[in-house]
Amino acid sequence: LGRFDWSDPFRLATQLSEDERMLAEAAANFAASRLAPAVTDAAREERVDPSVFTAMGEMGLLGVTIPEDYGGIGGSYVAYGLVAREIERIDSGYRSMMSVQSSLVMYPIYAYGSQEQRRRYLPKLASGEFIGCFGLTEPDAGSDPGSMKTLARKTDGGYLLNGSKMWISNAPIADVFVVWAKSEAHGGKIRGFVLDKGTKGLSAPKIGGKLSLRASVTGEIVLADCEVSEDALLPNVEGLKGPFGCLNRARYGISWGVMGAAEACFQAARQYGLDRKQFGRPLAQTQLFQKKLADMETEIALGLQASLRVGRLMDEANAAPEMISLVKRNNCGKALDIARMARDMHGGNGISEEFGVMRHMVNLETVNTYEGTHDVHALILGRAITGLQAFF
Ligand code: TGC
Ligand code: FAD
Repeated sequence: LGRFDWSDPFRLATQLSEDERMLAEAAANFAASRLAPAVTDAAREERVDPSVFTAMGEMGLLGVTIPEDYGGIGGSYVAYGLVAREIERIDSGYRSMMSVQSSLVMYPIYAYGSQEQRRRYLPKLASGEFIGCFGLTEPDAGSDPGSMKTLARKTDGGYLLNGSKMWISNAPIADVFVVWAKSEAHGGKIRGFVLDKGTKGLSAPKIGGKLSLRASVTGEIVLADCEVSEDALLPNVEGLKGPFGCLNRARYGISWGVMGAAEACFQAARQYGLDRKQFGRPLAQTQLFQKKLADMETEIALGLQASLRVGRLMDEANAAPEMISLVKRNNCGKALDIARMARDMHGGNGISEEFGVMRHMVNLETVNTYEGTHDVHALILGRAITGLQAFF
């Protein structure tokens, strides 16, 4: 019988290729040396540092799955997930910055864009010189993006865009905006457009007062008679499957990322329990404390294995969207439970910024909500299980 390692119960590391292991290690070193020292101040002061993008770009962490010809590293989906896990171990906001850039901006330009759009945007997005954002959600269309009101009207040389997007990660600092709108010229079907910062009629005010994901900036996108030329249209996709194709990848990455945040909380709670004595012995020597640690470890180990399985299927181009809903929903919900538990296990110190667990906890409230809420993913699975759709 083998030896048990509490920090890697199912020996995930041995299930990875050499390239995947090396990238994960590089991402972990980067996260610990570049992101961790800044995160407490960044979250407290709601300060977003755009140089995080160029630093990630230098490390090859943006657009991991995009081919080298376009600035990516042509890595596997498992490699992308491992990067998300290491970055979110520090903060969900930093992982958000990375996954929006990679899955929601670089992916659609690569998968649905023209050769000219790929050449123009992808290398600079990969290096972090350009920052991207993805506008799907609207003030009155969140879980139901099919009801969006943003409209593209055909003009002589292009399109006139009108509408507004809400809760858009990176928008206030973005150079490149991937925006989804209903296009009159395409029978009202949803189409994607790539807009540049500075285009007349395009603005992206910051949303203030966020109590979660404070190290990542969120904004609106306002399109007021925003005129773009024909070459702004993403030519190769039509309908909701365009944005959903991107969301499949981002949701999958989130399923790994949140396990990183959960591991950070679990490991902090374990250490706290070993260091802190009450009633003459370490808290970690009490049955209740150990049960909580065992529950946390179990959910993390299972969650990581599930994400690895879905990642391998994605690398074989054989993953179904429902599999992604399953791991996104499960891992977000479990990570949130683990962070809440870790907060409790730290006692009063658990509410202090110094220990980081409450920051993870409030971040995970957002992650459980965005990219399809916990309940919306239950409905996606419910539809697959019963054949009956219960959205409306
Ligand atoms: P429905 O009838 O189910 O589908 C409409 C069309 O879309 C296709 N489709 C998919 N294609 C690929 N992958 C998927 N996962 C797909 N899901 C659906 C479907 O085949 C169909 O195609 P066609 O050709 O037949 O027309 O659509 P519905 O309107 O009934 O949708 C219901 C529901 C709930 C499943 C869906 O709207 C949903 O998932 N809602 C959640 C919305 C969401 O996730 N928004 C995310 C916004 S972006 C974001 O949060 C970024 S945060 C990032 C960060 O900071 O890290
Ligand atoms: P609603 O859809 O109004 O849902 C409210 C509640 O109702 C939820 O509990 C939900 O589960 C429930 N509900 C909804 N429909 C049903 C139903 N049929 N049956 C039962 N219950 C239901 N969007 C982007 O496009 N790009 C981004 O970059 C982006 N970044 C984000 C960053 C942050 C910090 C946040 C908070 C959000 C971000 N979003 C982004 C938006 C996010 O995807 C939406 O908030 C999410 O999809 C939920 O939509 P909503 O907020 O409108 O909630």
